[in-house]
Order: sequence, then C-alpha cells, then structure tokens
Amino acid sequence: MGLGLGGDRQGLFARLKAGLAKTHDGFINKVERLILRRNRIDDELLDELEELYLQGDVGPRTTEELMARLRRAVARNEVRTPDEVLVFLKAQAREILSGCAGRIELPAQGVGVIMMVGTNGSGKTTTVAKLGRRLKHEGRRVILAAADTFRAAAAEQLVIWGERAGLEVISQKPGSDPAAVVYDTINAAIARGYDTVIVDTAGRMHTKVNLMEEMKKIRRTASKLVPGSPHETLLVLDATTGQNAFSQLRLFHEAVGLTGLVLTKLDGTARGGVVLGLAREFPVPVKLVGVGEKVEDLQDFDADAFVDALYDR
Ligand SMILES: Nc1nc2c(ncn2[C@@H]2O[C@H](COP(=O)(O)OP(=O)(O)OP(=O)(O)O)[C@@H](O)[C@H]2O)c(=O)[nH]1
Ligand SMILES: [Mg+2]
Repeated sequence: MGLGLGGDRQGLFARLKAGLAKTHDGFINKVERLILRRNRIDDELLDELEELYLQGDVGPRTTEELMARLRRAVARNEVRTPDEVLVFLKAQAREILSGCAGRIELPAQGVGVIMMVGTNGSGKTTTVAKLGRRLKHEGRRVILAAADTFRAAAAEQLVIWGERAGLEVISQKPGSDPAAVVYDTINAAIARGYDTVIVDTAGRMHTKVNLMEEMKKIRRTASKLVPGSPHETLLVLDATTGQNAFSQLRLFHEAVGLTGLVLTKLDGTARGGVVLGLAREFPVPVKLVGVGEKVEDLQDFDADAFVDALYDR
C-alpha cells in the first residue's frame, strides 16, 4: 500500500517550510541574490553559480551536470536572462526530485516489515517511533523491535517512545543477538495479529564488516519468518553530514540493498542541497524527510512540496 501524507496538509507544509529555512537562506537565497544582481548571463555568473551549488552540498557530479544543462540551454537561447536562469534551475530541481520520490510500500496482507539502518546518531530510533505512531494513526497495527542490543540504553529509549505512542516494543537484554529480537517480534506479530513490524537497529560504521554482516543476518531472519521481508530497508541519513552521505549510501546499499532513504535533521543545516545530489546519483528513492524533533516533522517526501517550500518565501 502507498501511505498518504496524512494530517493537515497546510500545517505540514508550514513545518516543512520552517524546517528548510536554513537551506533557503544559506543556499537558494544566495543563488537568487547572485542571479538577480546581474543583467546578463556570462561565464562569471555561471562560475559563481557553480560555486554556490558546491557549497550547498549538491555534490560535484550533479552540480557539473546541472551547469552543463544550463550552458546548453543558454547556447540554444532557451534561457536568455538571469530571471530565466532562476526559473530553469527551479524546474531542474523539480525534475530531479520528482524522479526520486517514493512511498513506503507494505503488503496489503500479512505482516509488513520495515527495517531502519544507519550510522550512529543519524535518527533511527526517533524515526522508528515517529513512523510507528503515524502508521498506527493510519489504522495499522504496529509493533516495534528493539534490535539495537549494543547500547544498553537503546531499548529503554525505544520503550519510552513506545509508551508515549501507545506502541508495544519487544526487547531483550543488552548484548543479546539482534536477530533474535527480530525473530521474537515477528513471531509476536504473527501470533497476536499485528500487521506492521518496525525494526530499530544499532548505529554502525558503514566501513565495519562485522556490523554490516549483523544487518544481513537480521534480514535473513525476517525473510525466513515472512518470505519477501523486510519489505522496506530504509537508510536513515543525517543531512548535516554533507558529502559523507554519498559514501554511506553507497556502502549500505551494496551491503543490504536499500529500498529507500530517510533524510533527517534538514532543519539543522543550510546544506539541504545534498538531497538533489543523492537523488540524482543513486537509484534509491527518498521516502521520508525529518525537519525537526516533533512527530509531525517526519514527513513523506513530496517533491513538489519540497521544491515549493525551498524556493517560495
Ligand atoms: N533537529 C532534528 N533532530 C532530529 C531529527 N531526527 C532526529 N533528531 C535528533 O537526533 C538525535 C539522535 O536521534 P536517534 O533517533 O537517537 O538516533 P539513532 O540513529 O537512533 O542513534 P544511535 O542509536 O545512537 O545510533 C536525537 O536527539 C533526535 O531528536 C530531525 O529531523 N531534526
Ligand atoms: Mg538508536
């Protein structure tokens, strides 16, 4: 099933806009000011634009491609004035992002399993809790697996979130096998008629082989109990990590085959342009964005809403 944006659309848009204010001010607004100061398009303008895109963490490949497209459009007289450059770049952003937006997809019947992975502190546990709460509001029967058995306080953190949201959490002693927690949780779901399992996992360095193996074991355990699961394996990426996000995405995707991305902490950075680069360079759809610490700040990724919230003030 595809899940809706949920809630009050205008309120959500206002939160998205507030969450993207730093990127608007620190990136988009600089681009606008640069362009609108000029009365003609020349190499100097294009070079300065390129610099702003790189500073905005769009990434060298996507920046280069966008600039090449812009130069072509200028050469063909499709873009003639600085005003038109702005319109062109906004349209490009819309095109790139709409090609990469995705929704969380769970089976219509049986137990749907969502697994959250990512590096330390990226926002996995809060994303598990917020998403669980939202899916519950949308009528799903949700149970959470505290499969971060590595950090002693991790299960406790999830249990507290679970209590607040009225969600059952299955956990074991610190140090136990995370795959065993997932085994217990999926069995509990099957036995007690839950239709959605969300798995929190321990933060891991994407460069540590044994931790990446642990993630694969969790996946094998899930697929034995529910063939075809996990239905979603979401990489939670902290948007403030900048260019490091690219190598994280590549290595996690190689290790477990991601079905989607969650970009958190967009509210804390002026470098939200990273979404453009990630979207352009990887075949993994962006499914959720985090623009603050409140429950409503975890939103489905909607490309049009995102571009509008970023550009229009
Ligand atoms: N501002 C902001 N803070 C966020 C967002 N998402 C998560 N956080 C905060 O980031 C911090 C870390 O979040 P956790 O969910 O504990 O991260 P984690 O990935 O589970 O961390 P480990 O389990 O230690 O690997 C918390 O203080 C969250 O409130 C967001 O979208 N915006
Ligand atoms: Mg955690």
